[in-house]
Amino acid sequence: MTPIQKVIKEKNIDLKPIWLMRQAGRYLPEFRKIRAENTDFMKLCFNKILSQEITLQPLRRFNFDAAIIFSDILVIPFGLGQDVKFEKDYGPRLGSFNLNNVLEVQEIDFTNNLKPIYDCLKSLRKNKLLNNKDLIGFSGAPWTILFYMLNKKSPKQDSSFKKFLKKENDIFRLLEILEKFIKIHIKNQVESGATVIQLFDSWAGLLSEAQLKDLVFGPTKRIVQYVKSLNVPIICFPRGIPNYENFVNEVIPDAISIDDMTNPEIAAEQINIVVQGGLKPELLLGSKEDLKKEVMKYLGIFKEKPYIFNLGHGVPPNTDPGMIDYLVKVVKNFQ
Ligand code: 1CP
Repeated sequence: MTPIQKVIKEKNIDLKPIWLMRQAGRYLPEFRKIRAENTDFMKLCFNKILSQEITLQPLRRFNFDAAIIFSDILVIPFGLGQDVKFEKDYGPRLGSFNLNNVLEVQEIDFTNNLKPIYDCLKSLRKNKLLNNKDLIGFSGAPWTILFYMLNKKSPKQDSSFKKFLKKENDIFRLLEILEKFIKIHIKNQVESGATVIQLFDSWAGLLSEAQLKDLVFGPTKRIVQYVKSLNVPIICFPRGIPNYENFVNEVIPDAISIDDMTNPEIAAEQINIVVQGGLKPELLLGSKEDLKKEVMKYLGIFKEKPYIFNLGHGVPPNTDPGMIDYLVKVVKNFQ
């Protein structure tokens, strides 16, 4: 069994496996080189040879315990027929949205649209670099995907969503459709070799407690139950919510990824499932001393708990790869 499986399934407290959100990405010069030659980001996500290569790049440099497939959460709207583009210095820009068109999408067409991702996972699974390591598949959670589909851009550009929440019936129909296709996307990834699933709800923090219950807890809980039935662990990351304990008690995932606003001491005390992450990503931009101090703090707090080391969000693009090397070594030396 891999270290992450031992932590999740056997509640092993001696191993502190490590992987990082956005471990494949812009902080690596070898990624930037491929990216410079491939200006269409979505095309790159659907290039099974290059996405395999990008997935493996961090594993060639660092002793991570898992690879996460190089893809994006916005492949779901794309698979449902909505145009998705990434623009430099702007972020994602989605095309027009039509609920009736989305309601007509068939499973087979969606799966065909995303086939290069599944092909990529199939060949990654056979790669020697992944011996005794997990291959993490992922999806956006229904709320975060719904947000991008209706807002058509990042909340960093415009986070006022009251306008589209007014159409309540449409919102719930779309959430239902997304739940269905997210399950299909996860099932396809598991059948292609993903051994762990992470569900990113990056914009859960925009919602009030009452909205969280309706828009996040219900659909996410059903996805979690479905993934459990596939016998693959699921890690949830509802970024920015004020109370992780409520989320865990309602949704009951196998593991919960905490953000850097969450107090790790309180999390260790109150959350009774496997915890992942938490470290402030900006520490990677400072000194080795400060980084080590904080890493040791997290490892100390979670010493007697099953814990997967990760950040509270993605690796910043301007990180020096030498700092990642140092971080991995500090975590590995602790074991
Ligand atoms: O060169 C570039 O401009 C590309 C940057 C980039 C990368 C490397 C984007 C654009 N996506 C990715 C890959 C990616 N995205 C991965 C795979 C590899 C890895 O983690 O190592 C994953 C898991 C994601 C997930 C993702 N995409 C999330 C959830 C996690 C999070 O960051 O909160 C979100 C919100 C997205 C949307 C997205 N994709 C890319 C950008 C710039 C954004 C964010 C847009 C925004 O700010 O709203």
